[in-house]
Amino acid sequence: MQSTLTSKQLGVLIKNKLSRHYGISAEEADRKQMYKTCARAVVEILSDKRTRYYQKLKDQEKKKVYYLCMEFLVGRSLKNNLYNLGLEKEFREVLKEWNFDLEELYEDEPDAGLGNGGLGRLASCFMDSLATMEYPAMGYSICYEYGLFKQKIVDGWQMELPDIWLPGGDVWLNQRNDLAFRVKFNGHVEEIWTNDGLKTNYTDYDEVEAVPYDMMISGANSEGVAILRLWRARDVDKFDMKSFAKGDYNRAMNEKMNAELICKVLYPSDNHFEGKTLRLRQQYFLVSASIQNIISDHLQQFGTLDNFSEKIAIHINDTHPALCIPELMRILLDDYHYSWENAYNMVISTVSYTNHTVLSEALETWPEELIKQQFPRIYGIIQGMNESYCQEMWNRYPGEWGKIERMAIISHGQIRMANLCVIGSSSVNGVSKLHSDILKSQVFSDFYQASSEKFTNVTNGFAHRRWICQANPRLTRLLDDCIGEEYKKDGRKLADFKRYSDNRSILRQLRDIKLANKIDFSNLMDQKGVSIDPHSIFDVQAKRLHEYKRQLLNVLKIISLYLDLKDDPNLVMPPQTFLFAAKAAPGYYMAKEVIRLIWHLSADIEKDPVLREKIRVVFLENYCVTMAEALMPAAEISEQISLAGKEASGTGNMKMMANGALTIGTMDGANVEIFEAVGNENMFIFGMSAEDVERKWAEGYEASSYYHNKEKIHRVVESLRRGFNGESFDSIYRYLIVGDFGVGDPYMCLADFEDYLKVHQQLLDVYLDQHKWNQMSLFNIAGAERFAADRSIMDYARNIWNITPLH
Ligand code: TH1
Repeated sequence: MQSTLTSKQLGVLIKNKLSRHYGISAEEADRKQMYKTCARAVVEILSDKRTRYYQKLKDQEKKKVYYLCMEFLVGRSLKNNLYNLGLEKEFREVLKEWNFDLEELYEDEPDAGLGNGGLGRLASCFMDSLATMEYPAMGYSICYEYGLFKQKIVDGWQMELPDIWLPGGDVWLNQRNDLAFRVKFNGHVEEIWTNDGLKTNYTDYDEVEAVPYDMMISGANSEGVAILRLWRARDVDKFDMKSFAKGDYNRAMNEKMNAELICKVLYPSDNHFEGKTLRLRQQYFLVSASIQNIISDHLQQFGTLDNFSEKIAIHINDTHPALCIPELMRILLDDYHYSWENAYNMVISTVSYTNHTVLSEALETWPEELIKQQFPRIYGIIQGMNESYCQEMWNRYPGEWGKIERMAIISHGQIRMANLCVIGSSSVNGVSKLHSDILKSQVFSDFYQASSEKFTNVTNGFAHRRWICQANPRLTRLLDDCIGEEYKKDGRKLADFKRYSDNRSILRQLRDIKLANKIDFSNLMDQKGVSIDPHSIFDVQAKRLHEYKRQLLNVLKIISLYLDLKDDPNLVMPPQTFLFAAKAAPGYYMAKEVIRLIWHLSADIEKDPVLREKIRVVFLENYCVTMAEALMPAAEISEQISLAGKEASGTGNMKMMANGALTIGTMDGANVEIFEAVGNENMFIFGMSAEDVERKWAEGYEASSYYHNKEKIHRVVESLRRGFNGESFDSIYRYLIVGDFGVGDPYMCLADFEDYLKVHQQLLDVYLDQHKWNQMSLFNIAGAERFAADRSIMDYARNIWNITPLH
């Protein structure tokens, strides 16, 4: 790709930085110092590039998008930026002169794990596309001091350790004291009548300072640089000298600790609503600082807010930043004195919202009292929006109390954030076709009837340059040779790879690449003391641990194979390694039980020399972006087995197919579109559809009848009670059959079990036909064409944000 610096210039840049920061020469530097120095050099290159880019954007007065998200799962930055800047070769050369290996330096960078899973990783992939395609954009989030916890497994139990990423990660952050804003909490609001009408007076509030830390992300082979602005909370300077003088040091410091608590740690639950006050304060902190920043930038450029919605799009990623709707209202009303109606229209036409889940336990509802106490003025505005919307609906649907109650923002003392988002924005989208249809027909059906024009779909995508070109250089070289390099800029060109589906030499190369990647991965794991046979089939389920994702169904399948082999040790079966990678939310009991089951099943199998030749189970500790980058290229089977209707999209499914894995999965989320892309011949679909699931619940689902009537199921479930490696899993037996926590088997593992086993067997049969398997793999790589994040971003830009790129 492009490069603007020679190795020589680079050498000078690095030497200067070493001398400035450490007072040493290149020969004296150790690896950590060299990593940091290279990162600083890249930051300087990026800053220059950004300055040029932002000047052009400003000159053209282009409309910008601001992407608000509580999570960005960035991963490592050095490699990505060097690749995108086209400077990997130059860095490698310079470093070699001083006996440093660039690949080793990469390993010194901690992951920026400021997200839980798919939601945060999607946001990061989008930043890459926005920069590459030169869309005017900025991301906003929180600079958590601790990202997602580090996972350790001790005797099957998940332990959570703090993720200390800032030493090492902070070189990428540029602190901007000049752009700090104040965020107000608590206090009292009075309404007073003045000559100019009703005014609000806000007193007795607490203040926290929000300081931005900017992370720059280079576009690939383009002039673009995206900024991810991360807010940190800082105590406003009101040191309690009185208490200090009296010797009450604790009291004097208290204020500071409270302020800084806000950005201490990322809440570690994925797809689950955590109704904690601190989380709510984090949300408002993000939103208030960002909106103030957006407004002040806009005023600086245009001197008026009258053209605000023409020049600005604000996107809220799930409901977590929903308070930006009343916050923007507040500023327009109280600080700039727009009328309620004008402010309301400006807000709606600026804001758009993506829904990422239909799980009821993930839907955010905050107690009215809490919102009122934390942000009294925001509460008043939400009340006003609720009243005006309900009035409008009452005029439209007179007498339909039930409907209006369902659509209200406030009901039974709770504030429903999803309703606030739908009402306060001009666009609502789901993240796959199926999911967007479910939003229209179920979750938001009343809203869809009332304002169908708001609803649309944007299927998720992944940064294909990161997940193919950087993660899988062998496959990249093959693609470059076959179809040229255009696909790097235009993902749709991957489809050209289909032309090689009958080319035996290419198919053999595909197989060799997969084997080489598997060997790399098993060597990597070897360093961590985990042994994996690279000649076995790599069957991978890598995602957060959640009941609806059904890691348990996968385990039940493995147990079934295990029992078959115990019955007949001579059974012919290609050797398989079942790889699990998953973090469980710290308080999620059933998820942790499933990890424990995987761990003990694995230990049990390891003890049996006959079994272990054919099936092995490996739990990969501490799954993170960096591990995923090694795992995706090595995966052969991609397990995407959620209960249909529950996984909004999934994105690991796309990354694995793009690296040549074949999917075994249900018709859920984006699997449906993978199916459209590759056809039934190139995928292993099983189980109930989303409609079947609805029907089954309506008929009445009895997990115990499967247990009593189906032999194979009975056998597997019984083995849970007997246990593995000396540990009984009665808890899971009871979860499935007795239903201690409500209904038995709430995610219908048993209903899909037999079909899953059958299709898995078909898959093994196909695996024996190497030629056919490689061909299917090729069709999957080519079919990933439509899942480039660039395509998702173009959909958002055209259909939702109404923005155009610089060039
Ligand atoms: C995930 C969805 O579960 C997944 O299907 C989707 O591919 C991904 O978002 C990106 O669209 C979600 N993650 C979270 C995390 C939280 C709350 C809701 C969701 S939905 C904290």
